[in-house]
Amino acid sequence: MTAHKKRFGLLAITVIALFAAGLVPGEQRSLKGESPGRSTSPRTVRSVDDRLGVQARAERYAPGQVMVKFKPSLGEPMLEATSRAYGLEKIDKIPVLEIYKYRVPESLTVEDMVEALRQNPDVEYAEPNYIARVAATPNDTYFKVQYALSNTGQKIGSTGPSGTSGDDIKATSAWDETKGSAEVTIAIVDTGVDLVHPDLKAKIKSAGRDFVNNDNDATDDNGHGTMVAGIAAADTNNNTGIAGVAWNCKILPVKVIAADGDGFYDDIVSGVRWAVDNGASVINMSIGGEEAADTLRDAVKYAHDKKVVVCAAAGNNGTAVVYPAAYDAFVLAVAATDYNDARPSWSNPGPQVDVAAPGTRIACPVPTWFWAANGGSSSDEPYAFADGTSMATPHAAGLAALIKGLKPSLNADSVMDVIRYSADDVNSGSKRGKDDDIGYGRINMTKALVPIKITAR
Ligand SMILES: [Ca+2]
Ligand SMILES: [Ca+2]
Ligand SMILES: [Ca+2]
Ligand SMILES: [Ca+2]
Repeated sequence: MTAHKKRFGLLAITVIALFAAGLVPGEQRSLKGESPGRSTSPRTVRSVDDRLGVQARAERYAPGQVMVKFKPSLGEPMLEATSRAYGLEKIDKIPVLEIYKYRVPESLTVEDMVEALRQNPDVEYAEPNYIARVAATPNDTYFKVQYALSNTGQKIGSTGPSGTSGDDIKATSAWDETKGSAEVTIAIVDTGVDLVHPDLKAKIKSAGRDFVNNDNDATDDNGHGTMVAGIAAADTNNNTGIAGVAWNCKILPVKVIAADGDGFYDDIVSGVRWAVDNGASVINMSIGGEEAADTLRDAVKYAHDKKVVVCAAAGNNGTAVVYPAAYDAFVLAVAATDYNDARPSWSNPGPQVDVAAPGTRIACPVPTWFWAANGGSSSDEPYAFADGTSMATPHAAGLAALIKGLKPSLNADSVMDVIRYSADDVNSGSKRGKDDDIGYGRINMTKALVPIKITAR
């Protein structure tokens, strides 16, 4: 550490292989911060499920059909006479429940027919034949282990634990509202991003800026930034890797942390300024330092005042919230929860914590060179499970990006408020209301996006 520059620590995280080549389940690999652990054997390859693709939004009900139930007092002959009088042609009848399905004459709309039938005192009810759909489920290979997005109580990896069904951020139903806009860019102010990763390359807006090496190629030489970028906005529904929170949003890589996991505050300040002036709507900062600094405060204030939402990690050493997350007025501070909606003890508590998001055993991409350089082999798939508030934060940043896509005019305070007030107070049993552990609670994408979608219409 120099006398003039404050150093920024990359938040310590734990990384283990998600799946790699080979068929033998192996031991977990671990990586604490910049110190990679070694693996003893490859992990299991999982095949892609034959799962439902995503369906486009379409009709709300079957065209030309109504469902009708008549009052039981109406006898069969009267019932047939009545339906004929409306020009209805019987298609089907649900036995026992005595519900009829009719074809509506082409001269009338379904709405008009339903309205007319409801006026008839012999009709108990009449309604369109509504269409139910599965929530948007992406076809990404490892979506099934992404409990953070959709927790069904599934096993999280071949040797993993199982969580609690529903303890997730409600991503699939939120994606029915929006999958994001390509006009919205999330800057990843971190160690860089693997620009050639198969699950990221299509999402990267440009090669970004590298403030560590002073060039225009923010390639990741550490791994951390690639993981964070993928959680926020991996290429989604591409039959590959994982799903990102913000399907259609773009990633802007900004390298401010060196390969060894350290960065100087001046580079971080420069990186935030550059991101704001190069099209970022949201900035993810899964980085933190214990020192308060006016320079850093100025940088996040600059973003905030330009309507750019800054999401930052609370930190992982179980002590006070780190900076910039601790800049309460300008930053959304994100703590971690796990697959049971519980806060891990390492997630830093403090009054500045705004919300929490899943940060334990999070599936994410790692650079294509990563496993070969960290005790694996070049044939290992470039994905890993990782732990940390670094992993929690991009879930919130992805949500912020989806909100900005629906309502670009919202300022940073409004976006942060939407995320705060729609969160689920998952520890209300012991800590009712906002608390230091998880702030307002674990983020809920659907509760955040549905009202925005309605008011944006
Ligand atoms: Ca570079
Ligand atoms: Ca993918
Ligand atoms: Ca705060
Ligand atoms: Ca609470």
